[in-house]
Amino acid sequence: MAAQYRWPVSYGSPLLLSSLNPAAVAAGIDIPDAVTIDGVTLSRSDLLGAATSVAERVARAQRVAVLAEPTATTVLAVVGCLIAGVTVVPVPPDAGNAELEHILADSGAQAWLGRAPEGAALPVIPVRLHARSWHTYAEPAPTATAFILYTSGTTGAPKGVMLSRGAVAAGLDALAKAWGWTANDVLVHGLPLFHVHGLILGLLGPLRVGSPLIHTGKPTPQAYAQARGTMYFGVPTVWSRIVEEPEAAKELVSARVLISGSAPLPVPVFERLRELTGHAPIERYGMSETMITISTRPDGERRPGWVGTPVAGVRTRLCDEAGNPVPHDGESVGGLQVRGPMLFDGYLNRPEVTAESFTADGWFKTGDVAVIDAEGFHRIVGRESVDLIKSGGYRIGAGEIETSLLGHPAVAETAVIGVPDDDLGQRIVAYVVLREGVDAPEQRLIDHVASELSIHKRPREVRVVAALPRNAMGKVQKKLLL
Ligand code: MCA
Ligand code: AMP
Repeated sequence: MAAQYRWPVSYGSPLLLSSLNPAAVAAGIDIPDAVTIDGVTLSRSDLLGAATSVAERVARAQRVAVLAEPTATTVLAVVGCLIAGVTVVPVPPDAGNAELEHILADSGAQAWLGRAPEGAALPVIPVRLHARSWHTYAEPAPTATAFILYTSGTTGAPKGVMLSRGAVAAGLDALAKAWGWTANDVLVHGLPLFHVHGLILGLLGPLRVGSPLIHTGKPTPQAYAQARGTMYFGVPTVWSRIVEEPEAAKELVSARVLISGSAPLPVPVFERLRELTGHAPIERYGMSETMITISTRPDGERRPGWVGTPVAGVRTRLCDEAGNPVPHDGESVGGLQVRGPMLFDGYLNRPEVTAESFTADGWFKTGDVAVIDAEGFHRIVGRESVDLIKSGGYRIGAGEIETSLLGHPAVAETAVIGVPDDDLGQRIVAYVVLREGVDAPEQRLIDHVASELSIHKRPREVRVVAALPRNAMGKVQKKLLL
C-alpha cells in the first residue's frame, strides 16, 4: 500500500457524489437529465433511486467486476457500488479471454454486477433500470478504495491501480477549480467507461459537480456536433477526426471549453480546432495512477504543445537519471515526478512495483520526460520507455502484445513498437519472425491478439522479417525498428 505517499486529502463536499445527496433530492432539488447514455435519460432522483437499489443488492460484496459498456446499466452499477462502499473493477467490454482471466484473478472480484460476458464463472448480480430504493447509506471513508483500474506497464500483464474515494474527490475538485466547471455546464463525451478519462472525469465529475452528462456513444464528429453541450472531452484522435469534418467542428462554436487529454494533441490539430470553433483547446496531462495533475486554464494562456501548470494541491519536479534536480528553464529535459492528494494507493498485489514507482522522498515517477519553463508551464516530450505505446489515447504495453503473439503457434520471435500515426498518435506495429516451415496470414495474427486482449490492443500491422535486430548481448534493438 502506498497511502503514505499521498498527500493529505482535503476536498469540498464530504459526499463523493455530492449532486446525489439524498436529502437534497428528497427536498426536490432534482434535474431531469442528470445522465443521458445509450438512449436513456436519468433524472437525479431516477439515478439515486435505481443506484440505491443496486447498492442494496451488492452491499455485502467487497469487490465486483463491471463490464464497462457505455450504458445506463454501467452507470447504475458504478454509482450503486459507490453508494454501498463496494470497490468497482471496470472491465473493457471487448476484453478477450486472456485479459479477462487476468483481471478477474488478479482483482479477486467476487461477482459480475450488471451484464456478464458469455460463459462467466462468477455469480451475476442483476442491475434493474426501473427498481427504486430510498434507503440511506452512510458515506464510506475517504480512504476506502473506490476503483481498481487495470492499466498496462512496459512488461507483463496489466496492473491494478487502486484509487481511493478521497483521491477521486480531490482530483475532481482540482479540475472543477481549474476549468471553472459548475452545475451550469453540460458535459459531452463518448469515451470508454473503464479508464480515468471517461469514467472518473467523464461520469463521476458531472455527478460531483452537478452538471448534466451527455454520453454520445462512439465519439464521432457528428455525435459531438449534435450534443449541444458547454464542455467537451476528447482524446487527440477524437479532435483530429473532428477537424477533418469542418461542418461538425463549427457546431462546437457555442461550447464554453473543449478539453483534450490522454495523449499529446498535435499542434496542427490545436490550430485547426481554434480556427474552426474559435476555441483554443484546454490541454491537460494525467495518468491512471495520478488522475489529472497538470492543465491549462480557460482564463489563462493556452500554448499549443504545452499542457499548462499543476492543478490545486499538486507539485511537480524534473530529475535526471541519478535523481538530481533538472532546472525548470523551458529547455532542460528530465523525468517528470509528481505529488498531490489525487494519487493512487499503489498497484494491487504488487508492493515492490509500487515502491519502485516512488522516490525515497515520496514523489511518483511518471515515466514521462518533460520540460518546465520559468512560468511553471509543462511540455511532455515523450516516454522514458519505447515499450509503452499510446494509440487512440489508450496506454498499451508492448510486452503484453508480445506475450500474446508468442502464444500463437506460428510465431518464433516478435518485437512490438508504436510508430507515429496521424490518426491514432501511435500505431501498433508487430515485427514477427515465423517458425520455420510455418506460415500465418498477417490478419490471423492481428485477430489472435484482438481475441485474447482488447480489440484496441491489436497490431494495426504485422511485418514478417527474417530476424530481429539484436545487440551483442542478444537484446532486441527496438530503436532500430523505429
Ligand atoms: C477491426 N475491428 C476489429 C478488428 N479489426 N474488431 C475485432 N477484431 C479485429 N481484428 C473493428 C471493431 O469491430 C470496431 O468496429 C473497431 O475496429 C474498433 O477499433 P478501434 O481501433 O478501437 O476504434 P476506433 O474507431 O479507431 O477508436 C478510436 C477512438 C478510441 C474512439 C478514439 O481509440 C477511443 O475510444 N479512445 C479513448 C481512449 C481513452 O479513453 N483513453 C483514456 C486513458 P466498430 O467501431 O465499427 O464497432 S488515459 C487516462 O484515463 C488518463 C488519466 C488521461 O490522461 O486521460
Ligand atoms: P494512462 O494511464 O492510460 O492514462 O496513460 C498515461 C500516459 O498518457 C501518461 O504517462 C502520458 O504518457 C500520456 N498522456 C496523458 N495526457 C497527456 C497529454 N496531455 N500530453 C501528452 N501525453 C499525455
